Amino acid sequence: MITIYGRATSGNVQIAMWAIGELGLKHERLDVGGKFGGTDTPQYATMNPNRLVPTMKDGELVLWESAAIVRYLAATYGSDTFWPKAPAARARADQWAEWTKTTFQPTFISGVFGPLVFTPEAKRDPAAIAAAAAKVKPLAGMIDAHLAELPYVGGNELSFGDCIFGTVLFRYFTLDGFERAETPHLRAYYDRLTERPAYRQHAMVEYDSMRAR
Ligand SMILES: N[C@@H](CCC(=O)N[C@@H](CS)C(=O)NCC(=O)O)C(=O)O
Repeated sequence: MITIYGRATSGNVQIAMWAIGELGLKHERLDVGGKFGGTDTPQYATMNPNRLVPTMKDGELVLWESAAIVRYLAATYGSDTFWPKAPAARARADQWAEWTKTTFQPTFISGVFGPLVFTPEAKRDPAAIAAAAAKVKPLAGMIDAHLAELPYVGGNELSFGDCIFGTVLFRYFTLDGFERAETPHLRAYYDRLTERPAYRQHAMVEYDSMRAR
């Protein structure tokens, strides 16, 4: 039995949960973080010294960092397509996973999503949001060009790399208040993801409850 500590509304928890859903793993998810609290206890800090979510427990193993959790789950429980055996094939998916975590996710979440969702309208800085959205545009264009050639980030099959990248797209495509690039291939990819039951359940999680009023 795998335990995930983390609220369903956390984008990083969603990354781990979508992978768990795709792999059909027996699990429990405990509401921790955000309005639920629970990350400031000494016990939680022994599992995750960052005091962030998600944290995963599988038997004796305790792990934090959503992408590391997905890689562990994929390597341990995934098929040869979800966790490609060949290093070159795996690295192709991993390249986009790393890019998500170092580039796309911080640029979009910190620069656009956070300011639009976590900041009350009266306190927003529209120029800063527009500048951040302008930085997201070429990134969206980059992955759009890649997805023009291949249906999934690593190739012809869904892999761990899609769980790390694709989760953020629900927020990217449903958030109002910023200008998106024209990305027909990225949009088609997102539409394909929304047909997957595990994506619908774990990645398409409302964020209205987190809005600053
Ligand atoms: N790089 C970490 C980031 C974890 C993180 O920033 N988690 C946020 C939620 S998305 C968090 O714990 N926020 C405080 C809270 O929910 O209490 C990961 O990918 O797991």
